[in-house]
Amino acid sequence: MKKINFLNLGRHPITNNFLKRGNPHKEFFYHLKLIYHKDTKLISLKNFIQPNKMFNNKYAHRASASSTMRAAYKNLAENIKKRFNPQSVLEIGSNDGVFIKHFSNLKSIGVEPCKNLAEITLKMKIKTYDKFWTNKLSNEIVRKHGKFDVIYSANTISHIHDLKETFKAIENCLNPWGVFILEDPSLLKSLQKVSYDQFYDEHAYVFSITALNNITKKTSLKLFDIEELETHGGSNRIYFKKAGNKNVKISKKVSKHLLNEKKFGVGKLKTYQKFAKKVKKSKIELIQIFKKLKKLKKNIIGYGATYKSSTVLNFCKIDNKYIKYFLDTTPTKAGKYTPGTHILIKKYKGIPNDVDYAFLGAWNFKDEIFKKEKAFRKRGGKFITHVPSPRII
Ligand code: JHZ
Repeated sequence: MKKINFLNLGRHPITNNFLKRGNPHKEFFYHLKLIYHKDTKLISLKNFIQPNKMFNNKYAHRASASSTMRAAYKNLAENIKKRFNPQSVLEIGSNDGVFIKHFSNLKSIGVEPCKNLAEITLKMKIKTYDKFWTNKLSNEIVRKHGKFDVIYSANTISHIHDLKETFKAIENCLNPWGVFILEDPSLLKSLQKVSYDQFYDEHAYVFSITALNNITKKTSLKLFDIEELETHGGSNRIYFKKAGNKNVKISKKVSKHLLNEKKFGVGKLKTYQKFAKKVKKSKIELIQIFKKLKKLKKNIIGYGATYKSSTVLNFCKIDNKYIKYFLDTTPTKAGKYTPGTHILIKKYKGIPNDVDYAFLGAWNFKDEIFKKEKAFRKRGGKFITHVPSPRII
């Protein structure tokens, strides 16, 4: 299988490694490089990081931290109930239960290797396996609970290195009439928005529909529907059925999306080489903005200490000399420092009056944030973003 390097994003820390005061220098770094797989058209990291370095009992991200996401998962759960009427639901990567809690009256199981998160859903009385998704675990689940009508996984399959085993384990747990729903950031959207920050240690892959279609050709899973989502800066929700299930029709959207991606050049190496050039340009322009504002002695903070922003800040070498501190609503991040760049994260209590500019780490929640920060903008406060190109808004 031929793999070709197309972008080197430099030296990076573990994105989940939010540092406590006093230990900012004991960090693990790796080289974040992106590769194109010629056969499957898959885009992945060159160096995968050992899973337990990233997913452990100190996992910080809470899927329910934003009102946008809480509402989106509630809405999705209602739609799944209406469309598929499932009697059993398995979620791979159940995080803090934001989705699976809507199925607590059915046979519902969560899989979540981060023990601190698994404890949250266990407290909600949802049976949760605090293990990584493997063939072994899927056999254990089938033995104890039988197979499932719906298997759902958001922002997780792209984090698992062995895709062959992952899909096999899913096939194993799915009823013959069952549906597997995968939701992950869209490669096409990342390319269009030059949001290179979708690439970090956890995101072993950023999927195109083309690559997922190629990979699952070797399995009994068949793509039958796709929804485009605004979440996480542009995601795809992809529905799979078992190939033998003739009752479910394949939506015209599948061939439409595949054609769209083909037209954009998702299958071609040239597209990624062009993307790499745009990323390097984006870096230069973002640094220029920060340097200019620093010279003018402007007070700059960060807004939303996202995992994505770790890629931007470490790639562009924007550290605590430029950004005074980050504001973030996640309680487990408060009082800690951003990995690699050592910027203090403060608990969000509104933007203080002395702030001139806020770097939008959570650019994917721009609408929610702009609604909330009307007063800041009214008094002349501005945001800095790098998506789709570095600018002040
Ligand atoms: P958010 C994480 O990435 C990690 P991140 C993971 N690998 C993944 O795939 C995605 O999630 C799904 C804060 N915030 O969701 C809350 C505010 O402070 O973009 C969060 O810390 N104020 C699993 O970190 C962060 O921003 C606000 O008003 O890139 C958002 O993180 C809002 C709306 C958010 O995911």
